[in-house]
Amino acid sequence: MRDYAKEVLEGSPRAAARLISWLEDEDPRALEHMERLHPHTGRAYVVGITGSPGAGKSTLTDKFTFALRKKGLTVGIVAVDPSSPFTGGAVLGDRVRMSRLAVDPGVFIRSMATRGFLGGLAKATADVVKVLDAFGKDVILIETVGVGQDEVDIIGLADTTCLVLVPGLGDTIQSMKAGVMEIADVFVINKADRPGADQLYAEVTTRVEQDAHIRERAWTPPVVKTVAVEDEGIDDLVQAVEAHRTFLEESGRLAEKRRRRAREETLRMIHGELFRRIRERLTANGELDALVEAIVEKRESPYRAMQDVVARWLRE
Ligand SMILES: Nc1nc2c(ncn2[C@@H]2O[C@H](COP(=O)(O)OP(=O)(O)OP(=O)(O)O)[C@@H](O)[C@H]2O)c(=O)[nH]1
Ligand SMILES: [Mg+2]
Repeated sequence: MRDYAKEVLEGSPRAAARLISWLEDEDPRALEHMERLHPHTGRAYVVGITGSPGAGKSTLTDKFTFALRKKGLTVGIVAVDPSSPFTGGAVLGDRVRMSRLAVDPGVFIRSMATRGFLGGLAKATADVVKVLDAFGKDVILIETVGVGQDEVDIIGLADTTCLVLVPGLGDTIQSMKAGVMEIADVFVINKADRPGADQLYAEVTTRVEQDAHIRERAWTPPVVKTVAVEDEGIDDLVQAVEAHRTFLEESGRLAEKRRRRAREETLRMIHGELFRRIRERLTANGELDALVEAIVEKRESPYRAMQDVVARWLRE
């Protein structure tokens, strides 16, 4: 059998691609390789780029990547739910493929379709990030549309989260759901060439200054204006992300953040595996069907059944 973990560590993009495909297919062969990669993870810095559909996330990701490459850093890109048919936003893969990054061996791009991952999309994304980390990429960018619980979990994988807003998309601060402001470490006002950009900039800045939750934190999120298509403001964005990284590192918060993530991940993995095994057994021997019948006929209650199943499983 080929030693994919070793090949990934040696920098083979084909081995990385193969391992990622297994992860996407939830192929159990990935497990032992992931286990061997684990000691080699934790070096990469992870940046999340989120925002409404069509906000310019892919364009920003492309320009951001290029700016990092100019600094000599290697980059991994994970695009989750790359495009919606409604916005005219190109699939990130296509956008980057068209660009100068396409032939750059220092860049590795992967799009993740949001199909029904049993273990959850966030887990699949976390594993892909780990592969790229072990693969040696200095910075990993995760592009995701900012809606839904999956996406919130995905954003939890990032060390620094950039929230992309645009003028004139109804993306005014007033319409923003509670909690959205709090996930941002850096605010990006993209499409600053459009009318209303200054007003949105002012609104966000005021809100950042006044928001009680943000003020409680030691970090005040900077607000950066960009015109991604023109490559304008990208250096400011890079600087803002670097400043946040320095803040996290020097305050010990990065280590704390990663410890919390390891804890959540471990619990989530145990949860997933336990559930998988118990479900497998219950369905294999027809017990689940019998239980359901009994519950429907009120001979049994689901509360009792849950207690029994778990207690029995623990004893065995
Ligand atoms: N005017 C203007 N257009 C921009 C800017 N940045 C991106 N666009 C355009 O906005 C459209 C959407 O850009 P994408 O980068 O695909 O946006 P996205 O957020 O990745 O889109 P989805 O992945 O579909 O959510 C494209 O037509 C871009 O050319 C900008 O700064 N100014
Ligand atoms: Mg996109």
